[in-house]
Amino acid sequence: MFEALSDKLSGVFDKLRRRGALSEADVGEALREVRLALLDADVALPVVRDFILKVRERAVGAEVLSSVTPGQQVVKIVNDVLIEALGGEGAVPINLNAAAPVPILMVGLQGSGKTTTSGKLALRFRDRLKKKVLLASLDTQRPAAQLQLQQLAEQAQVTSLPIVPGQTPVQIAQRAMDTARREGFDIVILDTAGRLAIDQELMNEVKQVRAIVHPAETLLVVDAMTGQDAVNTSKAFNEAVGVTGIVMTRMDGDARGGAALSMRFVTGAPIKLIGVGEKQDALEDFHPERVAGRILGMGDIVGLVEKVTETIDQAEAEKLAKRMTSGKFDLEDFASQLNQISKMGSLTGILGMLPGVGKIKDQLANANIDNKMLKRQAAIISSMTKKERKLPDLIKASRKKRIAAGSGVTVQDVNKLLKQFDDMTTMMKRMNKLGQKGLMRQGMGALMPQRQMPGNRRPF
Ligand SMILES: Nc1nc2c(ncn2[C@@H]2O[C@H](COP(=O)(O)OP(=O)(O)O)[C@@H](O)[C@H]2O)c(=O)[nH]1
Ligand SMILES: [Mg+2]
Repeated sequence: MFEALSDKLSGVFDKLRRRGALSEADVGEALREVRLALLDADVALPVVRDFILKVRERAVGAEVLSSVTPGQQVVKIVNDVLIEALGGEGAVPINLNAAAPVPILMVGLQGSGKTTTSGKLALRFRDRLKKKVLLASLDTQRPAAQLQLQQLAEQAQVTSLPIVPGQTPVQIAQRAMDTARREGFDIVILDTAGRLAIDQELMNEVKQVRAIVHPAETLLVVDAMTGQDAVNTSKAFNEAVGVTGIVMTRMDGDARGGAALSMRFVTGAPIKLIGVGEKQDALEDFHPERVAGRILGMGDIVGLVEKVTETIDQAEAEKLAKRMTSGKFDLEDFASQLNQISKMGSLTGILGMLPGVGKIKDQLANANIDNKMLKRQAAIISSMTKKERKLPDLIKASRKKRIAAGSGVTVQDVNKLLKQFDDMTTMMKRMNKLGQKGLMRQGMGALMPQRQMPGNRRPF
């Protein structure tokens, strides 16, 4: 599903290659796909609508940086808005800013992962913050529920409230707080019962508990698989008990996590943690940028665009592209191109950030392009005379030997470089014939080594 989406998006974005400001039409077409992508990622409909509006506002009229395609620019805007919508401030810690014992209330539907997450949280507080934690199960619905939490507490090496059969959730909550106060606990985690769907009885129960314990945090636990229900669920819980933070579980599965956006949109509460497995250490801080990438099913385009703008000398890049299209590209230009590429760091790293690169990953691995090779190639070219760089055909056996010796490589390496340059100029000629689809519009793609890349479909 991931692959399909990023391919779809790169399909649309490939079409958007004109320079200058983004037009309404460019953006409109891209946004249709983004809309489908969000729905595909289980983002709820009203949230999608609001989101698309925000992107449109920001994208129409935006300038396209000369080293990225308009498509990439749109993706960056989409990504930026998405990260903001997910709570751009980054990981928000659990609020423990209250008098001890600090009560934390876990709410959510049945099976969402409340009990598991309670155990994970207890372990985290004990381990990282050296807190004395009390776990209490208010789940009187299922006979085994309190035992489940007791076992998790043992695993996490924290105390669990002794089970007293017949007590109501409110009575258990009261007892938990009393015990914690008396025995000097820092934190009390109250795990509540869920239901298969929202019902009034459940909400009343949670409300009563909340009124007694005044939680510092009311964490809504949701399964990342939740689709359109996310809006109703979070609305109901938020209205009843006031959600202060969201925990997304099962992010280890292949759900894309669009529910995060819906929940955040409805409650305004930050997503604080994500569950990434059944084990007790499988709890991570929430990073909006990672989840944004996951929702869009894109590689780290933002990272790429930022890196490109940071390191690429745009004027130089344009000059190179021009020389390519005019067929005047020589080894001097090639060296300059290598320099630009090596400035961006590991080439495979850069390519790994690109969307739709999954398909060609193996070929990339085989291509074996790395910084060392770039440096070696630059060294070879710098051992050539000016004349040789302009007219590579001059370079025959004796010159090759001299160049190899000068740059500390073998004659074979020199041959390889010349062959690569040759392939590249051939490719350029072919691409120039394609006219409109020529190199200028390829932007950064024009800077990439043409060797061993599949077809003429540039990843940029
Ligand atoms: N893969 C995975 N499973 C989880 C995660 N969180 C919870 N689970 C599993 O989901 C099931 C229900 O969890 P539980 O905590 O009992 O849900 P509750 O009804 O809300 O208390 C259990 O089998 C858990 O092991 C997670 O982040 N990843
Ligand atoms: Mg439970």
